[in-house]
Amino acid sequence: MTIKQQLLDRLVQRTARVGIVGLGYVGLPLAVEFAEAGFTVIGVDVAREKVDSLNRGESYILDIPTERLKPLVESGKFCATTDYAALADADTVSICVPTPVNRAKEPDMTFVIDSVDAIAKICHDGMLVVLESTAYPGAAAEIILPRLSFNGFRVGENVFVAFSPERIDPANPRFNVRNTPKVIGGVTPACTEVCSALYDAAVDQIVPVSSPTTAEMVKLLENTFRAVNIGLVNELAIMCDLLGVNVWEVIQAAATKPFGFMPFYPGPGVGGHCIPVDPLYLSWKMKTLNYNARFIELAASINMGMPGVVVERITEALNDDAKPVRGSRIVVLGAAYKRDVDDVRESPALEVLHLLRHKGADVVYHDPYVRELRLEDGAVMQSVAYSEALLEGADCVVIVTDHRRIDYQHVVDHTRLVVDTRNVTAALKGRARVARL
Ligand code: SAJ
Repeated sequence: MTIKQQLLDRLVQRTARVGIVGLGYVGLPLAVEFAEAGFTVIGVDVAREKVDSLNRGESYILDIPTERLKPLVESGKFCATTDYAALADADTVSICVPTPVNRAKEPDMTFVIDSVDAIAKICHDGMLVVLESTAYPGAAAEIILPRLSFNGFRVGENVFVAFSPERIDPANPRFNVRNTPKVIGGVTPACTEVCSALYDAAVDQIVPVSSPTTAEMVKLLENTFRAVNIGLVNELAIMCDLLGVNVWEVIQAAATKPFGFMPFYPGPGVGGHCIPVDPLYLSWKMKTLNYNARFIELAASINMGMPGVVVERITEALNDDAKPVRGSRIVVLGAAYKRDVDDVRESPALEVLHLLRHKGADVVYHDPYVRELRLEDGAVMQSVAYSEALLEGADCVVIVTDHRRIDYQHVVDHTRLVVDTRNVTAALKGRARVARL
């Protein structure tokens, strides 16, 4: 029986041991889904406190309740460790580590490279290595194959390599690991077959494609599509303001078109670790091929400029009250990068706070999900308690992230001036004068 067939049999019988590297918002839900499918799952993470929490059966990911994790830990179906050597027993390893950009906005593949180097030390005949972290086109092959081949591994025969982009949407109540189709691009057809057999246990629909680079481009198209369309509506917001037209009304009416249109909405900027970052992986790769990805660059510059637009709106609104920004008490509501999440990575709120502080405003923030944050200049801020007094005492309240937990009727009833960057007060009537994006 071939090595491939042996692995396929273990995957179908759920006797394969599944490894997951990186136990964050992508790796942990995936680990839980595989463990619930019957596999024994070994999770590896460099953060000792995460590993200890998981081994106590306690989840730190909003989408994975502790009561779902605990039985898997108690039954031995899932355990976590900081030691990569534990993967020596694994038949498959899915790499779910961060792939940020550095300060020069270039791909930072350090976490992936460190993971692959560690896996190469324990890799054995019949192992499947899957990269899930978003990467530039060609990255999976470029980074993994050389590090495994020196061991005498022949990809597609005694070791299998694939790219399968993560499609986790934090806080999405409808879509999860199981019901979100999974794209899989193996280095060889055998790699695609083996990887599909693994994910078939955890995902309802597998979407095999012809190569890892194809799969990498699928992911980059998905998120570049969003970044460019968000950039378009952000520019539309600027245009509508110059025209004295309500951009939200324009988009709402355009969205009545039952075909050929998909609404996106302006905002204070584009945060998170996907949309502002992934397209830059593509534009960076294209630069190495002497091609300038203009849509990506333009969308990025418009989106990155939105915090400045928000501060302009605040300045104009305060000016209408004959108040300078300097010395005005400004309350920023919402610091996370999007509503109902606790993640501030690349959040536009950070830049809004930074700009307002730089202009001398007396600025505070309240976010029920974000207790503390650090601005780029190193300043640390804590979320202030929400209260009527906080609103009454503000010269301006700025809604940057529209968490559902905030009562916006209460906000407009107890604030004199609101700058609403999310149109969340559109249908509300209250005491506040409201300025919008
Ligand atoms: N944003 C806008 N206007 C919009 C949509 C989003 O300003 O119309 C802003 C958000 O406020 C946020 C940023 O863009 O700051 C990103 O928002 P997002 O809705 O794209 O949320 P993310 O970053 O969590 O994106 C994830 C992505 N999932 C994966 O990469 C696996 C993305 O592909 C999903 O489409 C997205 O979730 C989703 O649909 O929620």
